[in-house]
Amino acid sequence: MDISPKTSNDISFDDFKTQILSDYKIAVLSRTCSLLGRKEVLTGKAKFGIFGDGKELPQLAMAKAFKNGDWRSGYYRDQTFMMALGLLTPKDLFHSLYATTDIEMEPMSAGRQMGGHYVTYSLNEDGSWKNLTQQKNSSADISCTAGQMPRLLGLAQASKMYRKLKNVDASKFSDNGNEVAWGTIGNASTSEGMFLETINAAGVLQVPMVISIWDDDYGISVPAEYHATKEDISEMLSGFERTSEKPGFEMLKVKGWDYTALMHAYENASDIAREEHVPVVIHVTELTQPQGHSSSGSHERYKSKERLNWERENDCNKRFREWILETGITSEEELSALEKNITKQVRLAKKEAWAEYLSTHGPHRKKLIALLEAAAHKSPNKNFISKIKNDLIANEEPLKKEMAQAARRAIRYLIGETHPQKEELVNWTNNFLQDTQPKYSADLYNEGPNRATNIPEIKPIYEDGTEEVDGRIILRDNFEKLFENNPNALVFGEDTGNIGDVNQGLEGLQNKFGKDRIADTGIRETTIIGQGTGMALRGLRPIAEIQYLDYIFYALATLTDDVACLRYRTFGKQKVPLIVRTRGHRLEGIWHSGSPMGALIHSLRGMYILSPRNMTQAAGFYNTLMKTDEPALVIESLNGYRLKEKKPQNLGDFCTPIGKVETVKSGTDITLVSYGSTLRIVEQAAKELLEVGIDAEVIDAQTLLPFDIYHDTVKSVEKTSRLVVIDEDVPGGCSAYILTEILEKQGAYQFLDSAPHTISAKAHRPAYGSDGDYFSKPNTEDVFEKVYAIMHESDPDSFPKLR
Ligand SMILES: Cc1ncc(C[n+]2csc(CCOP(=O)(O)OP(=O)(O)O)c2C)c(N)n1
Ligand SMILES: [Mg+2]
Repeated sequence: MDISPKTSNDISFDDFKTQILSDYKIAVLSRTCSLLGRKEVLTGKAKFGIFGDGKELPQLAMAKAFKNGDWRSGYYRDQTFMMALGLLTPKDLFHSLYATTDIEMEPMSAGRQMGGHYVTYSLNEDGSWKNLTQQKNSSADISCTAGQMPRLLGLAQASKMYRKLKNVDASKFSDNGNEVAWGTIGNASTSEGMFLETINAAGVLQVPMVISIWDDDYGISVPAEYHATKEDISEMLSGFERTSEKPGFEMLKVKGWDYTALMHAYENASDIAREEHVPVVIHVTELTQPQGHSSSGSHERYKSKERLNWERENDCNKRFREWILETGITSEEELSALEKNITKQVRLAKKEAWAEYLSTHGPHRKKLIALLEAAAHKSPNKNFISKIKNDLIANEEPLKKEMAQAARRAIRYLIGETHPQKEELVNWTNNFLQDTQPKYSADLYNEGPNRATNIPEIKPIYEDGTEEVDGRIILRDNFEKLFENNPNALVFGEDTGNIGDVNQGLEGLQNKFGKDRIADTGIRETTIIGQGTGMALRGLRPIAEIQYLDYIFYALATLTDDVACLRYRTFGKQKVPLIVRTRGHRLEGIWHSGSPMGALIHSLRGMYILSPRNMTQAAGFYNTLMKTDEPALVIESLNGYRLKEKKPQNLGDFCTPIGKVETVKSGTDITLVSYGSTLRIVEQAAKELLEVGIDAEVIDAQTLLPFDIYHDTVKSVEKTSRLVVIDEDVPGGCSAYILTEILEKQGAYQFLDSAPHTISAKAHRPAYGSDGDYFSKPNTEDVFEKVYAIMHESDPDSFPKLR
């Protein structure tokens, strides 16, 4: 057997031995954590466990090739890799199992993510970027199989961009594009479209990406024959392999228990990707799952005896151990001693982690018991409260939930009583809830000064006699300024580059800024968003274009699972300043007229969703977003590109405020709230209503997430006492959301003299043609008649029945 891999060249046998033993230690440490971790689930201390057992060896090789500035985009099996880089300790692992909410103790997500999801910190305490070239980076994992792939593409593409783009300050992000993005994925997950789409895009883009496929022949209970054509992923992907004539992938295949072969493969892959910017697939075969897939089932149910035996024999740690002994690197005694020590070390880490976990709320328990006792003593309901107290005494390790329940239920028995003991219990409860809730809810959005809603408005400036131009000209000329002012900004999408997008909002800009910054892509919405996600994580300012709003559903999984929750799931330790640009609302036919705003606002909390009524507002939103570091979706009005607008003088500077509504017509009789293309219908209806003596106030919501943070709408309703929300989403969609915001959050119900209403599109998809539009979407007559009917109901003498 070859024991002189490249890794052992130029080093003494002692150094070589030290390296091997240090790797073996990590393999055993990681395995021991997996074994003891699973027990914590079985005894009920943890709710669920998924571990890296059976995949240790290749991860050691990957860790060796991984350099400062590199990025990982992987999945839940990578604990050994994280440990090898010193980014995960056994104690961290146990804290993540217990869901400790203190970020100092559970550094991966402060208890928000289940174990097996890994992250490194990209941000300083003040939210600014750290120097990412001086650390090893892991983008925050998600549980969705293959969901890590689109992001991986962007992480790799960032290196390419940093190597190519001029005038970009890369100091914190890249050393001339020498960073590799390392992906990991399970064999079964390579069946996902996201994997295949990413592979193709990476082959086209030729980016420094190394994808490791951990192949253990199974995806939970389902064996290889169901996953891959020809039952072999390498064979399935062989058409992607590069040739001497055509660029493609470097494909490597290596057995997961073969230490030296793995070391060679990873060093090789790293060099190819790093130097040549060629993507590499490493198909790591013959891996195993010693404990089965996760804590939620045992693999004895679905694997044959032969397979289980084979897995025992070929367990990568076992074979690594055998190899160490065979080659005489060390003795059985030394290995046994090392293993024993590690078991001790992990047991201790587990014990300490549990004690620390308890310490986060233990003192609260003691205090609460004292308060319950004092309150019981004073209350005629003493027995009931004492029961709650005694239950809490019997529960030595209560969850926070159980303490909150005890306190809140005890307070019910004190209704009508007034004494300091009750007051103290109430105060404790209020404080406890107030302190605890943010542990679960903070950091959905940036909570620092750079939050998008804090960027001040700068109004467009117009010269006297300003010419009116097509809306798309304003957008185009504003983008020109935006790309001049922000050398790290780039835009890409289908038909975005050469022709400057399908509505020519980027016309001519590729000539000026080059093919890298104003770029065409293949037709592949998911990885367009992935490109944006990965590049945003590495300090660029990508604008990812989805050609039509209706096609955003292809990318919705990546937006909701990855982009929208990134800040939340990392407890604010990473950020993804991605702008998604698209165009939508009414045009023609089912797939160019959709306005599924309810579906989007409900699945993309964590992003800003902006629906400007014209191109000036849209351009202003892009300018605002470049000043913040939060992800947003901007939906331009498809039918607005050729409408005339006055061209502002301060292109590139004016900023449309986020979270602020605009009153576009004041009135006294009824408040009409709308947004986007529908707003023009509402404005027309308001003009016609004036002719019959109804003076409507028209408000443009503009930003749907968040809606009206200044509560200006309720001020209007206070004046008019009537409210209708109009949009072209399905019934009960975004209009219902806006209505809830106004009635519930802003308290407008108290000022209403008439029932509030929504006007929406029909429940079906919009039919084709002008008549299809008229009978599918709300029209001026619909708005006129609904408003008239409300006025008729309240004052039939002035407004007799219409029809
Ligand atoms: C999109 C999605 N579908 C289904 C699941 C449930 N699930 C979790 S792991 C898994 C099997 C993955 O197998 P493989 O990719 O081979 O990885 P392994 O666990 O074997 O390492 C499945 C189906 C999921 N997490 N995400
Ligand atoms: Mg598998």
